[in-house]
Amino acid sequence: MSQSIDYTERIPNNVDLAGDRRLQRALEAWQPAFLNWWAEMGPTLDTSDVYLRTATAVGREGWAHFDHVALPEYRWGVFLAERDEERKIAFGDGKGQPVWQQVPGEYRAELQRLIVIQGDTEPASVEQQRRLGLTAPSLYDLRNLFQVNVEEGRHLWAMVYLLQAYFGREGRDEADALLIRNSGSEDSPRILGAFNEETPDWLSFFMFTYFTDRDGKYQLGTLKESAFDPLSRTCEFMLKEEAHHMFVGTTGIDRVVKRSTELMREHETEEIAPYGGIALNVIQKYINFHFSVSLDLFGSETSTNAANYFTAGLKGRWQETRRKDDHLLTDDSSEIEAMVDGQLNTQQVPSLLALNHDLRTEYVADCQSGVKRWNKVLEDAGLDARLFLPHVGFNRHVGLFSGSKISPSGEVMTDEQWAARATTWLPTPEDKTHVQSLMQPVYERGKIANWIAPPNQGINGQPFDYQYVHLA
Ligand code: BYC
Repeated sequence: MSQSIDYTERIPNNVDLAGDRRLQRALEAWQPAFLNWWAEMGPTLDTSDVYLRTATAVGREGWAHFDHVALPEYRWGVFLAERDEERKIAFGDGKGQPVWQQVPGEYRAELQRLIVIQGDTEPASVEQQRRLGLTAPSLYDLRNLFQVNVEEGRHLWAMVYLLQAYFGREGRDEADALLIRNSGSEDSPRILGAFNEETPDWLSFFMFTYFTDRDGKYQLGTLKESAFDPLSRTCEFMLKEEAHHMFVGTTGIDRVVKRSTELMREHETEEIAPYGGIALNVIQKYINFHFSVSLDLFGSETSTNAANYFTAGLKGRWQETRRKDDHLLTDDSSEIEAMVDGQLNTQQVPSLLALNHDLRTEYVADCQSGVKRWNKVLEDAGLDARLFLPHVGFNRHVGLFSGSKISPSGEVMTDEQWAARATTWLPTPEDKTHVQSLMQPVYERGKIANWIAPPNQGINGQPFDYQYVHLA
């Protein structure tokens, strides 16, 4: 039986909030601050309502309900996956012991830090995407943007619930601070680099949902393994919502590539900018940028923080329980690629230190699946050009490659060589201006902008020309 969600409460939840008056009051005190933040930092386009899905139960069946909803009235709430009474710690020093229902004193600071970092990314992405509604290529895309936004808002609720329920006064202060930091702010920026970058156009949005949301999937996957059971259950449910965000990215890029191939064939040239398309080399530059910025989100390839989190049972590996080893890793070593004496080389390091690298490797393999899809679109169009992921050392600012200049194909460069080629690898101001110039809103039912192909199907069985959004 799946646990249903109580929507008669001011804060919808499946954690019996009414049974904990103190916590309920704390969250009800935070709610107006959240709604203020949404009004000020959330979507700028005025809409009457949007065809959104809302969670109704956390179980396998029937958790989503679709309806037209006014955005500020979306029912943000606290939803945890069901508790498994038998669940045991799967890794680290506490392996085999029952999972924790409370925060152990000795890990309080680390757990709080992980939850704050995770929580910080969620509202950041809403802030980054707040103006995109003004230039949506179709009502279908506009609806998907808002679906992503409201769910990122709910993911903030998920982390704020943990902070307020389990971390006392400090947790409440951190919950407040999550609404005070802002993406790109000079004085109080968001914590991780990628969340202070701009998402100024829809190509960036699709890249962000493909590459950066996918980091979210992998980080949440490791927190789902946590010995701190409420964190694990929260992340498990967040991952279900997250899948749609990556779908938006994958199919968004599919459709841009498809439209570009159509324009290339129609006009028999790769230079499709004059015809209102996005050239493949510009798409490649956007991939290069978003992939490299997202790799930085994994932290350094060798990390004592990551080793400590693992040994303590706070953060596991991707699909920890399916791994065929001792889940302690104290005697294991791993091979990583690093700069050694100015050359790219492999190094053996203790596996415990290489956990960020391990997660990043899983992530890169997953990213590759999209590239394969996009290349299939090119192949089907009879074109020879191919897209690719750049080398993991390309354009890095965090970790063992930061400070080195490495080309997308993995050659070590001098600063001068890099400077001479950088404009062919990363989006230039001209590329961005051109992409920006294509971003003219199309709000007419069933119509779509010229630079992107329509989707193969609509949302929840509705056709593409459904009235997904009513503008104000
Ligand atoms: N930017 O040992 P190191 C998502 C700092 S996305 C700035 O290498 P560690 C979403 C680090 O804090 C997923 N600073 O790293 C997506 C440390 O500082 P201190 C978000 C950085 O700790 C789309 C120092 O460098 N969730 O959900 O092993 C839309 C050395 O650190 C960065 C998480 O990330 C950076 N990129 O790993 C919406 C999960 N990287 O302590 C949502 C929670 C490192 O020396 N976070 N530093 O002052 C973590 O697991 C880890 O904190 C990190 C870093 C993976 C981020």
